[in-house]
Amino acid sequence: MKKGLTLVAVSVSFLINMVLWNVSNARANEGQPLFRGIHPVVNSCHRLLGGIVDGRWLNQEEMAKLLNGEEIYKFYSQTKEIGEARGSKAKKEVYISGEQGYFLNFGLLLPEEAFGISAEWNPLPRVPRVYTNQLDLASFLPLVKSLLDREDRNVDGLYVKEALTVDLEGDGQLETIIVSTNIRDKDIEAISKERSILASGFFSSVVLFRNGASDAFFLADDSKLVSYYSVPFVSDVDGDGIMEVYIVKTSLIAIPTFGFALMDEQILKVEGNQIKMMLRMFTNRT
Ligand SMILES: [Ca+2]
Ligand SMILES: [Ca+2]
Repeated sequence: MKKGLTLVAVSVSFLINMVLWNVSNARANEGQPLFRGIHPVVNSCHRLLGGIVDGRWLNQEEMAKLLNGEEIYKFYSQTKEIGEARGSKAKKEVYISGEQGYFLNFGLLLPEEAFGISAEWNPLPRVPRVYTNQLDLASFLPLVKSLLDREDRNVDGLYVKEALTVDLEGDGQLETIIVSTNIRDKDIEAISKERSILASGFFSSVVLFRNGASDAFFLADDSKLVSYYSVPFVSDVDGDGIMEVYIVKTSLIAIPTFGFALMDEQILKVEGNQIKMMLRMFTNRT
């Protein structure tokens, strides 16, 4: 997240909608957990996202009950390990929206965009290349535009906000993840101040470009609600060697002045170019 956004971003960064994508083909050992035990995952705000238990994804509520405060978490930026800390038991929070979440105390401050996982495997088996240079980011724009063209859609003022490349499944072909929107910092500020604004014409999306297949498709896109996406991390949260994509959706409407709101969790999976809604992240749970 860029510096200019910090003030606003702090007030909205809890309005998250977690989407974890598991981009994979069927696993050879499907149904057989690779790692036994409890493996919670937290974001940089010390909030529980859920986690893996005996190879299965549990949501935050299910996971909260299993934590005993003895778990050791390793923290990662998008590209490297940055520290280690013991996490407390999960403390339930009720947000201003009426929804619930779980907070863990680590006794340390974490940088934005970090994530933590209590796991013995390396969640970054392949290190993403994260693009920050404006020219590099702009070079991904034609890809998003061609995808919109294909669907006969036109978005004014589109730009690329985040982009990274990584080989998600380790087949030697790089995938590219592109976050694009036409929402500018000034829009975020204006909408945050005057929540009654019924803004229209805004668009935000996350595109996955499978370089090997030379095909691109939307992992997420939204032109109805005023919200924007970000991809704080891509990592292997279940230790199967295939990296999942974590997508945060931040709503700009109905931002509470105080307190937090946590939006519904959606768990989806990509298979080839098909996007499937799943109850849980991993196929052995459906
Ligand atoms: Ca690949
Ligand atoms: Ca994985």
